[in-house]
Amino acid sequence: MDTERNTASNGTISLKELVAGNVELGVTHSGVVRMQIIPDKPDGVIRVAEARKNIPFNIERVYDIDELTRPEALRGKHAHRQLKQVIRALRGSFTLLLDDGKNKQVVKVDSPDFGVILDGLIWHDMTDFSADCLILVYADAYYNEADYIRTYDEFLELTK
Ligand code: T46
Repeated sequence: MDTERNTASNGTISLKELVAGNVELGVTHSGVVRMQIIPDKPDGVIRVAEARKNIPFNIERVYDIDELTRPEALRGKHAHRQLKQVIRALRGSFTLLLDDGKNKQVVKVDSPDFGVILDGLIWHDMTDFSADCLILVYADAYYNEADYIRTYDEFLELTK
């Protein structure tokens, strides 16, 4: 059985607060990026994500996660060996647990203006999705199951 994981030591911080307060995430292999935001008043706003600019890598794959209507929904529960990703809530919010093997940080992803970097060896869980939550993820490689670390014990071994 996997080693039991403790809850985040740093409490939950919202993405909006994190950026407003200029606070660093307390974990490695992560970070926050800001989309290019073009207020196009009075009829909306355009948010732009460009490879190697807002998104710090070449984008090879984009996927979305939708219909997160079950209150007990739980996604993630893995890390990647190599894959670099940026995850955004285009609409609504969700709670993202980040764990680099030594430190944990819980982030409420609650703004479409920003994305959270998931760079390789970072364990992540996603929970507490608002009913309207729509997630978009940019990735630097095609889907490859061999890149997933799906057991927490193996993750801890690799991050020792
Ligand atoms: C991640 C988090 C943020 C594919 O066949 N192709 C794909 O591109 C993706 C993303 C998934 N799948 C298949 C693999 C599984 O059979 O879809 C099924 C569900 O994938 P998974 O359980 O990995 O879903 P999440 O939400 O736990 O994780 C996903 C990404 O897979 C993962 O890379 O970091 O979102």
